[in-house]
Formats: sequence, C-alpha cells, structure tokens
Amino acid sequence: MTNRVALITGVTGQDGSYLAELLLEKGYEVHGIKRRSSSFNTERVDHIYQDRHEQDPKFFLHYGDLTDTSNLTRILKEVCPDEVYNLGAQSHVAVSFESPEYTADVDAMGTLRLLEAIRFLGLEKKTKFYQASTSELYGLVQEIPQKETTPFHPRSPYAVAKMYAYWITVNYREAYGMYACNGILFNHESPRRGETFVTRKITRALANISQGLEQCLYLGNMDALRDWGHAKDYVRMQWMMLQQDIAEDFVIATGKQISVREFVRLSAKELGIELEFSGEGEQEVATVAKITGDKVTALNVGDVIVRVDPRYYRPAEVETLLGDPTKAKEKLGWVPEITVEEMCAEMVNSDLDIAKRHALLKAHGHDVSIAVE
Ligand code: NDP
Ligand code: GDR
Repeated sequence: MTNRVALITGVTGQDGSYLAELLLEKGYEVHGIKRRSSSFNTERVDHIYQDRHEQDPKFFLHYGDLTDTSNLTRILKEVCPDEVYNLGAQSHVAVSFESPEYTADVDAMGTLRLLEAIRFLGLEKKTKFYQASTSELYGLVQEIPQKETTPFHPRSPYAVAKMYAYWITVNYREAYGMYACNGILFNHESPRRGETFVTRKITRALANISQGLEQCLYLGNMDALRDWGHAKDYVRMQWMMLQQDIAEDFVIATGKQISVREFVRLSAKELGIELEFSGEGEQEVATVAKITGDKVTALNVGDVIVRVDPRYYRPAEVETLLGDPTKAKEKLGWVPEITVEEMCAEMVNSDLDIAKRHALLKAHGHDVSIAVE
C-alpha cells in the first residue's frame, strides 16, 4: 500500500475513470478535476465516488477547468500531488475543426498552465507529470510503423494543439529538471468510450439496430486504418511511466491495425450478423447477408444497415496509424493483454445490454429517444 497522492485532469472521461480505479486499487489518494455542467457528468466515476461524510475517503472531485489558471493553481496547492496525470482535453479530432481556438486553449495552453503552476508552487522536484500525447501527432505518416523517433506531421487543430503540449512537456523536463513525460498513445477504446468516437458509434448503433431502435448507421471514411487497443491496458502504462527513475516518452500501441470497415464487420459478427459490403466511396453500403444466434430481434436479410455520409469526412484525414510499442515492452515490460476482437466483443455486448433495456421500455410504451451524431 502507498500513501501517495495523485491528481487527474479529465477524470470524468474514459481514461480518467479507469486510471482512478487503478490508482485507488494501488492505495493512492486520488483527486480528480471535473467541469461544471448543467447536469451530472460523473457517470463514469459514480461507482467509485465516496461521500465526503464517509470515513477516510480516498477519492475526491474538485470543480475546475484547464482554461482557468487560478483554479488549477489553487487545486494543485491544496492537493500537493506526487503525480499529475493530464488527461483532460477537447479530445475529438473532428470537433477540433469546428472549435480550433477552444481546442488550442484547453489542449495546448491547459498543459502549459498546469506545468507552470507546478513550477510556480515550487513542486517541480516533487510532482511527476504525465501528458496524454497522441498518435495523431504522426498524422500524415512519415514512417511505418510509428515509434518514438518518427517525425510528427499533425493533421488537425487537435493534433497541432497536442503537439504544443508534447513539446512544452519535454521543455519543462529539459529546462527545469521536472519529471515530465509523454505517453504517445494510439487509439484505445472500451465500453466507456465516448459515443461519438467511431468504435463506440459503431457498437452502439449496431446494437440499437439489432433491437429495432435505429434503422441505419451513417459513417465517414471506412478505409481509415487504426491501431486499436483497450483503455484498461493503456492506463496501466500511464501509471508505469511515472514509476521510473528517469522520465522518458513512450509509444503505446498494439502493433496491429484494422480498418473502420473491418471494425464494423467484427461488431456485426458479434451480434450474429454477417454483412456484405458493396459500392464504392459515398455509394458504399453494408447489407445483412445472414443472421445467426439469438441476439438480433428486429432485422431481415437484405436490410441495408450501414451507409456513408460525407458529412463525417474530415477536412484533412489521418488515413493510417500503426504503432511500434517495442520500447515500452523492452524498458517497462508492458504488453497489451486485450485483443481488438475481445475489446470489440465487450463493447458490443455492453451496448446490447443497454439497447435491450431501451427496447423493453419502448415495448411498455415509454418514449425512448436515442441521441445520434
Ligand atoms: P475523453 O474525451 O473521454 O475525456 C476527456 C476528459 O477531459 C473528460 O473528463 C472531459 O470532461 C475533460 N475535459 C474536457 N475539456 C476540459 C476542460 N476545458 N477542462 C478540464 N477538463 C476538460 O478522452 P479519453 O479519456 O479518451 O482520453 C484522455 C486523454 O488522452 C485526452 O487528453 C485525449 O486527447 C488523449 N488521448 C486519447 C486517446 C484515445 O484513443 N482515447 C489516444 C491518445 C490520446 P467532461 O467529461 O466534462 O467532458
Ligand atoms: P480519432 O478517433 O480521430 O482517431 O481520434 P475517431 O474514432 O473519431 O476516428 C477514427 C477514424 O474513423 C474515421 N471515421 C469516423 N470517425 C468518427 N468519429 N465518426 C464517424 O462517423 C466516422 N467514420 C469514419 C475517422 O475519420 C478516423 O479516421 C481518437 C481520439 O480519441 C483522440 O483524442 C486520440 O488522440 C486519437 O484517437 C489517437
């Protein structure tokens, strides 16, 4: 057991929630920053939330925002953490084209604000800092597979902002001797993944379609190739990176890639649906070719359930990402334990449970509205 204290920005997000669980298991006192919102936004951490009136609580939430320097400084001063995990971000690549300035403020300047607050408070020799860097830095890839030394070519306002965050983290390490490091993480998913990222969008929509709650899934570029891992494996690595003697940057990936189309196929297969893809580009569709098992309750062979909507194309696309996690394996002994097939099955079955509950409510006359984006 430990009496170490950790602060997590983005604790209400996918990774933040898994990381908080992991650190609590390890005996940490965990503090997280949550944003003010008009309704509850702590669904992913509600199961670990402890009422402050309970005896000896280990998990604390603070209101805050990465755009607010005085707030970050105050929280850091109060918490005085041994480890800071900066996971908070406007993390959606497509949205960053719509809100580039906000994305830069949160993802780039937010990182600087945290680092500078640590320095200002004289915590730079005490507090270790983890920065959530991303494979999006490679963008227009210069080398296959991508490793720590591969040059960057960001392709979105999100990736450009994250590039600033990457370098300011390196700079504070070099300039002030801070223990500050970047995890260059490739895509990682889970049942807790935000509903508008492509994997969750697919598993959720196909589960809904299988229960008659939606008719069709609309996607953008189905040729995009990604190296998809499981968030649980990746947060383990975030913690490991802060347990070394010397701060270093690591690529975290599985070393395997599949296309968005293949992820659709895998997800459908888990539901007992065999799909046939036909047409090209904007005309591409997926048709139900065969149904097996008993998961599907509302579909027929011949139904078209996936179509392309160019609205989801991005102004500049990252076509392919494939990571080389050799350094993480050799130096830290990290290997991912969950395959993309296992992860996809977990996500599909979790979304199927939700869809079945919604279908039951609908069958009993309740108004069930399904948000789609
Ligand atoms: P999520 O989008 O699930 O979570 C992002 C978190 O940041 C949420 O808690 C969100 O709060 C919070 N947040 C957003 N804006 C602000 C703000 N202005 N101030 C404070 N907090 C804010 O992301 P993931 O968990 O998937 O990713 C975690 C980090 O890792 C992100 O930085 C992401 O960019 C990066 N990353 C993710 C990868 C992935 O594949 N998942 C791969 C590589 C990097 P709220 O809940 O209120 O929205
Ligand atoms: P990404 O994840 O942009 O890689 O960023 P996302 O799941 O959004 O897209 C992956 C690929 O799928 C294509 N795609 C679609 N994407 C979405 N969201 N919706 C669609 O309908 C759709 N159709 C096709 C995209 O064009 C893209 O090529 C994620 C985020 O978690 C970042 O924060 C993180 O840094 C990177 O992963 C690594």
